[in-house]
Amino acid sequence: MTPKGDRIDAKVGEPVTFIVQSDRAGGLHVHSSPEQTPEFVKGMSILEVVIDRPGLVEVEEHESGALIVQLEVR
Ligand SMILES: [Cu+2]
Repeated sequence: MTPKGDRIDAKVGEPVTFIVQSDRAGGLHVHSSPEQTPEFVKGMSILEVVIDRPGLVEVEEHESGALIVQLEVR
């Protein structure tokens, strides 16, 4: 799985778009407060995530728990 924990800048209240290419259906686990679990399908999915407060937010693949990115939200 890539990326593996890259730090990405994001802005409070502005959507972050994930273009997911996967060989199986699954979900993301966004460690925001409250947490978010957008789901993706086998093939390509486009997911939008909005974080509504500043901080460092980890985004994992839900099933494996693998870290994909850290959103540095300001
Ligand atoms: Cu998680």
